[in-house]
Amino acid sequence: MTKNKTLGLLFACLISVVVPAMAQEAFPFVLPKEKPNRKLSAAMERNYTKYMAPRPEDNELYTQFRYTKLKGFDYNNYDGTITRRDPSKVIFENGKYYVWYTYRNTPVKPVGLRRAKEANDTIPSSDWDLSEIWYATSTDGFTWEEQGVAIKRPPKPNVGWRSVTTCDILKFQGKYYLYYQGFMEASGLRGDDCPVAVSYADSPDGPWTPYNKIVVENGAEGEWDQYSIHDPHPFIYNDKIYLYYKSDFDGDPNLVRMTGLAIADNPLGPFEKHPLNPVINSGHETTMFPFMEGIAALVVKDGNEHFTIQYAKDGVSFEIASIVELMPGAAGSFVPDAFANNGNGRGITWGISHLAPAYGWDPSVSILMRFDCDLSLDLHDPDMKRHEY
Ligand code: AAL
Repeated sequence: MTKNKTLGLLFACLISVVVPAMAQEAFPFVLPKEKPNRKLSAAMERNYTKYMAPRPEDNELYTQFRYTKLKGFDYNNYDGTITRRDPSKVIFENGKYYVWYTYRNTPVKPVGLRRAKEANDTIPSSDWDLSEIWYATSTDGFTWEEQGVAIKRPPKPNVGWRSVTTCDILKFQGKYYLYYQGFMEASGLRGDDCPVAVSYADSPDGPWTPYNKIVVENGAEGEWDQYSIHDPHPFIYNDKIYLYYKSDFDGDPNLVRMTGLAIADNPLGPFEKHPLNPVINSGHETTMFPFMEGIAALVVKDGNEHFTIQYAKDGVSFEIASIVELMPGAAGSFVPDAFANNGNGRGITWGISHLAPAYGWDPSVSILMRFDCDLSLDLHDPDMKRHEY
């Protein structure tokens, strides 16, 4: 080897050791868990300040969703005459899981929202028109036994005479309360307008007594929730009933779905709307759960912050905690501590969601599906340092 070649080789060795060492000093090759003590780019700054952990896989509010077809439900060859959608939270009572959902079984498929004027007493306008609330039970969450109707449509002019849909369950002081959308006209005649009604029972198997009054009223004229209160989603939190709901600034053509909050001491109301409503600026159906001392929310489908999971330490001030994909639609999670009111929410690992529509809007048919996820604190390292809001 010539002298020059030897020098060249030595130089190359030096470069391959020194340059990476210098780079490492500038920014380590391994992403540090703690925010580095130096000026950061905007992107790196928010990586440490905005999300729950510097990398998604360390963030308890990050997950990938898995889906499984459910056994036990018949859809009449998916011809649009039978639909199941908008499931409630799943609860575990009497040794089995319970879920409630919108069930439509009509002689013909829906004509569609744009042809709502053609709807009548037997022809539905939308997938959720002329519906009842049915329920099913399961011992494993995959195979379900349909138990039949829980809430029938009441006679006109009671709230929900046209359709009762999109329910959710509350257990409070040993009694059960089902909240649901109560339609007084076919969806599509103006918009998708309805308030929230409630029925109560001593057992999850019913019988359910309708309160026959609106329990969460639409907003006053000009307010963001003037036309509809959708997707009622109750929890016991801060010693009160926290009922989240969706509405939509439905001034034509300005339909922007967001989430509001109404709070009550008693399940039958009065519910007082939070002065900061809406508390989430995006999303569609409501899917939330107590998490640590706060409330976490799956923000699906609509708005600037869709496809995120958000967290509010106080149940009100929501911030993005993670960005996710393939989120479950209208999910009703199995939330073991939904009513525990203990300031120590543990999160969720599964639930029932819907695929709506499952095969396009004509014929309109929605199906229930199981989703699984890793949004439980109990699946993660208990010593992990968490971002503090
Ligand atoms: C759903 C829900 C409500 C709407 C309709 C049926 O996704 O947001 O329930 O009214 O669509």
